[in-house]
Amino acid sequence: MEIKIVKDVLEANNYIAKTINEDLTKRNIMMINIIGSPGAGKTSFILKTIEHLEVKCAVIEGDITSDIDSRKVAAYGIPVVQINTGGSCHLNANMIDAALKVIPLENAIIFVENVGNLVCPASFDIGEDFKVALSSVTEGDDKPYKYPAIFKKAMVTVLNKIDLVRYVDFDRDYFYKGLKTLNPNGITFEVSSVLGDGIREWSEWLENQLMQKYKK
Ligand SMILES: Nc1nc2c(ncn2[C@@H]2O[C@H](COP(=O)(O)OP(=O)(O)OP(=O)(O)O)[C@@H](O)[C@H]2O)c(=O)[nH]1
Ligand SMILES: [Mg+2]
Repeated sequence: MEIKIVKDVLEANNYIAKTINEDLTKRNIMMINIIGSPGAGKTSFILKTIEHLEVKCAVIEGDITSDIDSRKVAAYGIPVVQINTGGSCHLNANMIDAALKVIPLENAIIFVENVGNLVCPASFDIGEDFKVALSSVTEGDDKPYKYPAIFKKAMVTVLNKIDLVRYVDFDRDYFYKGLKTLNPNGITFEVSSVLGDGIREWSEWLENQLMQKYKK
């Protein structure tokens, strides 16, 4: 029998993440890991996106404490599991493994709202198909320069609160220059998770990704 030796916490985490991803693929599920600062609009973005999707969806909410966000999601009749990390600044694959056991779905999209933090969640794969970096114009245009890891690793960057861009000092060219340097092939969307601008384009792209995945 082959014995696997794992060198450190990250390697152990990534081993579990890989197993999760294989299991989700068998169940025709696409899982998306949404990462952004506290208040960037992660919950609002997930809810607005699900409104536009025809596909079955579920949400895993990651917070240090409280069930505030999962109650918001449940109010829309969407299946949701809350993970309270009890102090940890990110979700890990073990936590997701436990949460998935209570979501008996197939043929669906699962949105994971990671703990509000632009740093720690970037280092921990959780079995997702891809990461979304969610940044909002009110946080400023320098985020890719100051928090490069997540913008480098995320296949998609969403610039949220675009309805507020005229009220804040946000230089789009500067933001995208920083982003392109880190992640030249990354995909970007500009949205307002309150007014709905840009959500249709993003949702269509997402459904297309799901189709591509399960055509294989
Ligand atoms: N104007 C505007 N406000 C937004 C938008 N998206 C979110 N908000 C507001 O921003 C605040 C925070 O939104 P949430 O969706 O709770 O943000 P979050 O990232 O989930 O926050 P945490 O879970 O606490 O990290 C709320 O008051 C939202 O109504 C947007 O696109 N435009
Ligand atoms: Mg939230």
